[in-house]
Amino acid sequence: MEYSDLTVVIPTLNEEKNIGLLMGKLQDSYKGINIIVSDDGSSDGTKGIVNKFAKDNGRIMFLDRSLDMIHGLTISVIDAAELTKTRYLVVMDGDMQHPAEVVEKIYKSLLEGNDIVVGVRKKVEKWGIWRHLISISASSLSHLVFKLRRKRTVSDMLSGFFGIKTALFKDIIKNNKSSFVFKGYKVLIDILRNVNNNAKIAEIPYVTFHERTLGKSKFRYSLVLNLIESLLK
Ligand SMILES: Nc1nc2c(ncn2[C@@H]2O[C@H](COP(=O)(O)OP(=O)(O)OP(=O)(O)O)[C@@H](O)[C@H]2O)c(=O)[nH]1
Ligand SMILES: [Mg+2]
Repeated sequence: MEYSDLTVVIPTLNEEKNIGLLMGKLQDSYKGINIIVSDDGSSDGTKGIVNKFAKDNGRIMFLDRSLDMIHGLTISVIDAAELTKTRYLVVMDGDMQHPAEVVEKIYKSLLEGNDIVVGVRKKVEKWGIWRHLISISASSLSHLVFKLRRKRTVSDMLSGFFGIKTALFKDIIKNNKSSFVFKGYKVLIDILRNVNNNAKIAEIPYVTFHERTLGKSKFRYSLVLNLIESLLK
């Protein structure tokens, strides 16, 4: 199968321990795949590693956002989406928590005609009690707010692993860019809030979402405030 009509967007901040492994896996598994690493000024070796891949493969791009005025995961994904030339796009983390094998399933589901395809975690390993509690509360709150606003929900509202038709994403950005929480983590929530209720949305369950094994987490509790802002916009 050919993947030249797919771009994988990977937001990164200091992922030197993971990004080479992930790009190698994507490049070897998916012929013709395009990758944009959208980096917010990593101070480690992330840039060097990605540029090494990019030198040998014209379909890989390092988007250097180090000098941009606004830093954040969501704005990094938006900037990469605006540069995407393929018909389909998948967003995934650069820390190996999202299984590269699932990209194929998401892509096939997009090819079947779905507008948005969400990777759904079925089991989260090794999170501490607080992280679990926060995740469950944030997820319940997201469902509640969406239901009250009569908006479509998915079973993992907080997923950072999803595919979307590029034209749809660009359209949402064009018409509603200011309603995205640029510094937030939950770009999917911003998309679902803005998408038309008759969009075709599918889910791809995957079994285990492992705790990050390499590199440092950028998760901080203040991101929950960004999520609440995202829900209330
Ligand atoms: N461009 C950009 N990428 C970011 C930023 N913060 C985090 N990332 C990347 O976004 C992805 C998700 O961040 P993580 O630190 O893994 O967050 P998380 O998965 O919620 O937390 P853990 O489960 O502890 O890993 C990773 O690829 C990070 O490198 C940011 O401000 N800008
Ligand atoms: Mg992570």
